Amino acid sequence: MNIEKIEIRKIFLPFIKPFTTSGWIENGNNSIIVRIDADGATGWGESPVGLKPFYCEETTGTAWSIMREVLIPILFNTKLSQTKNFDLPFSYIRGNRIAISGLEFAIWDLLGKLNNKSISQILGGTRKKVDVGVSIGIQENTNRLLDLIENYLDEGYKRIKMKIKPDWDIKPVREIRKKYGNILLQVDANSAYSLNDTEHLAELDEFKLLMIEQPLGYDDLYEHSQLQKKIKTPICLDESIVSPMHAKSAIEMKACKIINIKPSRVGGLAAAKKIHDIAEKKNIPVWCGGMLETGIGRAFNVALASLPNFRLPGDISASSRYFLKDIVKNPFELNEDGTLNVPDKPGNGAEVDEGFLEKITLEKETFKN
Ligand code: OSB
Ligand code: MG
Repeated sequence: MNIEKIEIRKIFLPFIKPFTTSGWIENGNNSIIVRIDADGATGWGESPVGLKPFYCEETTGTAWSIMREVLIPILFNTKLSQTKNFDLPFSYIRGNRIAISGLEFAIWDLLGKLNNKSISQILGGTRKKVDVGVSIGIQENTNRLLDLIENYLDEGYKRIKMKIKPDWDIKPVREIRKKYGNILLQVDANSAYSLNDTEHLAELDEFKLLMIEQPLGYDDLYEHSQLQKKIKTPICLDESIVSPMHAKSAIEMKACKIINIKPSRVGGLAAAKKIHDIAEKKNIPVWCGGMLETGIGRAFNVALASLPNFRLPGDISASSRYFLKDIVKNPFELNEDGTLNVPDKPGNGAEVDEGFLEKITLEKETFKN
């Protein structure tokens, strides 16, 4: 594959409502959109970073500089196969995985288009539709939360995930169970707790949650293994699984019973597939997390979720859950049965609305090979 041109853009696409976690607020998508032109085809990718290092170390600024100073020059100096999917020549780069993933996604999109295969097909996906849930940020009060849940259940979402923190956990969960009974329900703490909260977290056991996501440190495995011995709710790790090696270690030390895979968090689809395979062998279910992506990044998540060990509904909601208008002309829509269709067109299947993309672009830079 001969890369002719790479274009990167910082965008801002506002959310319908700000998204609040235990530690920070996101007002919109601040990702970097990547376009790679090669062999007469165009590939698109998205690095779904935030403006500040609140979810992980990376930001829009770090991803921007690592792309232009390090990753793009490496790509220009590498002979890429036109037919095989592969690990990109970034294995000796430490960290910066979300930045790497944006370029990796664009290469997968190109590979799909050049070989007339969807991303799901290249990955070995086995589903045409994937089950989806919705992730709900922290709300001002319980009534507001209950109303939101009612709306999402009416729309057809299959499971509810609510963000929690120490003063927003047991009580709202109890109210949800009281009002909505046995729905599929899980919580995500984004590292808001410590081992000192073990007894408090054990109070969640009675609610039969599907899981609690990342209760402890964003870079911790060991303390999660200690906590899991004391609580019944299955622990799911998100932030602290950044590579296949971390997945292996976490499973070995019983730090989690479930893994949330976000391809961007782990450096792209190749690493995500490896984690899927490792977990499958150990009978650890995985599900696809989200980073509030546009229709470009979302398409890769949905394709990944078509693999067989994605056994739980993903945080891959329809575009309308996030944006008034997406940057693709074919935004993801929720089917009545609470699923999204896995794209089956060559590449990622996203039809980028280039005029609208231009309007929401804050900065752009083009590199010629
Ligand atoms: O922890 O899963 C998370 C959004 C941004 C950063 C981290 C997380 C999230 C979400 C939303 O929970 C998932 C989505 O709907 O894209
Ligand atoms: Mg999470």
